[in-house]
Amino acid sequence: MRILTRGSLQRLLKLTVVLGSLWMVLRLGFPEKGWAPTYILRYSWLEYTDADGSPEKIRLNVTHWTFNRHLLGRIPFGVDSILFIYSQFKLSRKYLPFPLSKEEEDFPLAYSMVVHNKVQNFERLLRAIYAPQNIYCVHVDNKSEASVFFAIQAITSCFENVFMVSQAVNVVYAAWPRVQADLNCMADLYNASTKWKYFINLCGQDFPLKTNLEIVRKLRSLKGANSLESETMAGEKKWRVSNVHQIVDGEIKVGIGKAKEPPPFNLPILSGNAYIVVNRGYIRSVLEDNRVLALIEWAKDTYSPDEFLWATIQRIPGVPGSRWPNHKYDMTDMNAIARLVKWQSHEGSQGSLEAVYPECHGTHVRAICVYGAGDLQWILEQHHLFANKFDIDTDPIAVYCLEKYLRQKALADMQHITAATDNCYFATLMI
Ligand SMILES: *C1O[C@H](CO)[C@@H](O)[C@H](O)[C@H]1NC(C)=O
Ligand SMILES: *[C@@H]1O[C@H](CO)[C@@H](O)[C@H](O)[C@H]1NC(C)=O
Ligand SMILES: *[C@@H]1O[C@H](CO)[C@@H](O)[C@H](O)[C@H]1NC(C)=O
Repeated sequence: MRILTRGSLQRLLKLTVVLGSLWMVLRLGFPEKGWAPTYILRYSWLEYTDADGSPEKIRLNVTHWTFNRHLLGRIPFGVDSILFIYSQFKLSRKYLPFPLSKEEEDFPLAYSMVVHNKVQNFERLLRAIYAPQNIYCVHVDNKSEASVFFAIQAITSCFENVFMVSQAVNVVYAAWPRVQADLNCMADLYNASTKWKYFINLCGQDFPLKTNLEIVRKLRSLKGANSLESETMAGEKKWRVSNVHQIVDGEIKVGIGKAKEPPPFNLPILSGNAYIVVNRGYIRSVLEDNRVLALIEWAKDTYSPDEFLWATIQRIPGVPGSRWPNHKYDMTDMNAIARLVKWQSHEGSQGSLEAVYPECHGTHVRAICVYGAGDLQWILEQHHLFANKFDIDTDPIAVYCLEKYLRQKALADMQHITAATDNCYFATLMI
């Protein structure tokens, strides 16, 4: 019996080379100074490259995962091969495998993501905001197509810190269930972990403008305050909260001649939008404060409660991170950091004092700009953490450029931090 064939010798040689390189990497790792060569060896694989894939590829592959997940019960896959498939997904899509800094690890965030279609948009968004120290609750509209539900469930099942909401509702545009979807995620997130510091809610067409580190630093600089639009309600919007509404055949309708009672505790109703950046104490108030619970009951038959409920809670004295109700403390959407949205009616030519922002370079959906690549430079100059709307079907380049830019920035910032401070931290992570 010959033990050493030509083939096995070659394999042995290869193994030696691999082990040798590994040893080099380990030996080179974490020098006192001059981080660059180590960085290139260790982390350049986390950069996005042109080979990573277009939306079409993702669609195929998401289907692929769904398929596997779907058959889980029936096909005798070993647990190991399932785990392998899942970790392959994280690996090939380059989800960050560890916190990029101690600062970020010590400041975990909680995300609520409310989606109903466009799985690729969702996956690109999740990948852009994903960090293992954060937690993510995903609400898929109860009436979404089964394929959307299963694809998203398959993606979430790859991560311990990403989960599907415990109770999904039928979301109706401009009606109460849109708020209920976020409320259900808030309750799940609040219950799932006591560690997170801030809550951020998103929809499938949002995209970050900042890296996780930049988000953490902005939030820390708020010193416990919340940041969301909260302004005096314009007269022409008052009908929304002074008439009883109901959902008929999946659409919200105003009940003729049915006036609403004034709000509980005579709370002043303020105007804002659905997207907020709030601390953990605000979420506790939403779930437990009797004034808020009464307001929630009262708001259930109003029109577009998402556009006043959070803004109103933000001005209730005693709610953590809130602002005094006096209108001098009003905050516009441009001053809050929660969300950048370009409304068509506020666009204008550059230099025009009437205009709030330059014209949209993409297309408009419901009078809101869906960004094109030409919008990127301007939106990156803004202080907001997230912008809306992006759509990789309409303009894949905008998301593509943005995600690549953010990943490069995240890795470069990590390199600087680690070069300056604590190499031991990364040594611990890698072992
Ligand atoms: C999707 O993933 C499968 C399994 O890893 C792979 O074989 C296939 O090439 C991928 N599809 C595309 C289009 O990259
Ligand atoms: C979810 O959808 C199912 C089937 O369409 C329906 O029976 C159920 O009531 C819905 N659940 C909620 C909370 O809307
Ligand atoms: C929180 O989770 C526990 C189990 O971990 C459960 O018993 C409890 O009902 C949950 N509370 C809420 C408000 O969801």
